[in-house]
Amino acid sequence: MRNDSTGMGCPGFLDAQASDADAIGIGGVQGGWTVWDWSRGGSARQGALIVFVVSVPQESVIGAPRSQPRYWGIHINTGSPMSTEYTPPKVWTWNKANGGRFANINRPIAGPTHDKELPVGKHPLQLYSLGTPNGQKVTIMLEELLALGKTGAEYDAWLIRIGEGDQFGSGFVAANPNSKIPALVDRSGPLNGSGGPIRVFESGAILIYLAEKFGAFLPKDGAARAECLSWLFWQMGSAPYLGGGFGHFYAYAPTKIEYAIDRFTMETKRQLDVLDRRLAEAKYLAGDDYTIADIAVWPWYGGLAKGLLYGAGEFLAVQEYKNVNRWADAIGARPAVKRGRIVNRLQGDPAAQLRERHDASDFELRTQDKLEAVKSAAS
Ligand SMILES: N[C@@H](CCC(=O)N[C@@H](CS)C(=O)NCC(=O)O)C(=O)O
Repeated sequence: MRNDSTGMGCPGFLDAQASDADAIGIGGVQGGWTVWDWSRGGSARQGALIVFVVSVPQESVIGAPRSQPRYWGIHINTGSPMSTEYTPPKVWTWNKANGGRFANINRPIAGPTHDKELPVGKHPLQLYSLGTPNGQKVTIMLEELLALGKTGAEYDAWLIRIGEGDQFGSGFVAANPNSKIPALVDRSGPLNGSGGPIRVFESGAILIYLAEKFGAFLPKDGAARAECLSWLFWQMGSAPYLGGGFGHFYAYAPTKIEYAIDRFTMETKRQLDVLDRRLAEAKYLAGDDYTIADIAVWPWYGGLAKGLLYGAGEFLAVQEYKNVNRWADAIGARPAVKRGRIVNRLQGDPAAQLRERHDASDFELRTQDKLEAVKSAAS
C-alpha cells in the first residue's frame, strides 16, 4: 500500500511510517482472521471461509436484544480483496483496528489528543503546514508576496507531520479546530488593529486574508474579482473529488474498486476539461492577470496535468489537456513558485525539500541535501 493521506488523498507527505504488515490481524483485509456477529449486519468477503454458530443468548451480548437469535461467524482472510458487497450495520461503530496503518490519524471525532504548544519564530507570520498541494498554496503565495517586495509577509514555516498526528496537538487545534494543514497565525498585531494574534485556517481563507492584507493577487472589484473568487472556490469544492476521490481509490485504497475508480476518474477528467476550456479563452483563470485563483489551483491541477500526482498521468491522458499544460508550465517557471513548492516538503529529491523555512537564505543553505551533507561531514 502506498502512502494514504488520512483518506483526504493529499499527495506529498510520505514519511517513515508503518509497513503494510500492520493491516494484518483482526479486522485486517489482507490476511489473518476476524470474528464477527452476523446478526448485527455484515456480509461475506470474497474467498472467505465462514463457520456459523448459532448462539442462544441468555445475557445481552454487545447490546443486541435478548429475544433475537445470534449468528456468529469466523472469517479467515485469505489475502483476497475487501468485499465490495457490504451491508452497512444499523449503526456504524468505530473499529480502531480496521484503520490499519492510519489508525492513529483517522478518527471520527474532533479535538486535541495531546497537549503540545506550537513553536513561534521571529517573523510576523507563523505558518504550520506540510508540503502537500494544500500547503503549497500558502507558501507559494508568501513567496510571491515577498518577491513583490512586501516585507511584512516574512514568515516562519513549521513542519506539521500529519502522519504522526501533529495536527491533533492542542496548539495546532487552537489554530485550526479542523486539524488540517495549513494553518496561519498572524502575530503582526498592530498592523491588524487588534493587538493580538489572528488565526486563519482553510487554504482559501488564508489566500484571501493575505491578498487583502497586502493588496495583491486579488482584483479589487468588478468582474475580475468575481472571476477570481469563483475559480478560487471552484478549487476548494473540486479538489476533494480529485484527492479524496480519485487519488484515494486509484493510488491509496487497499483494494482497487472499479466502481469508485470509474466514478472519480470521470469527474477528474471532467474537471481537467473545465480548466482546459477556461484556459483556452484566458491566459490565467481570472483573466489577464495571475491571481490567488491560479495559486490555489496550480498545486493540484498543474501537478496532475504534468503527471506528478498519483502516478496517473498516462491513465488520465493528461497530455491531452493542452491549455492546462501551457498554464502549468508558465506558473511552474515562476521563481516564487519554485521556492514555495519546496517548503515543508518531506518527499522527493532532498535538494527540493526545505523542511522548515525561517529565513530567505534557507533556500540556499538549508535544503535537505545540504543539511545531510553537513551531518555526514560531522560524523
Ligand atoms: N480544505 C482544506 C483541506 C486541508 C487538508 O485536507 N489538509 C490535509 C493535508 S493535504 C490534512 O491536514 N490532513 C490531516 C488529517 O486529515 O488528519 C484546505 O484547503 O485547507
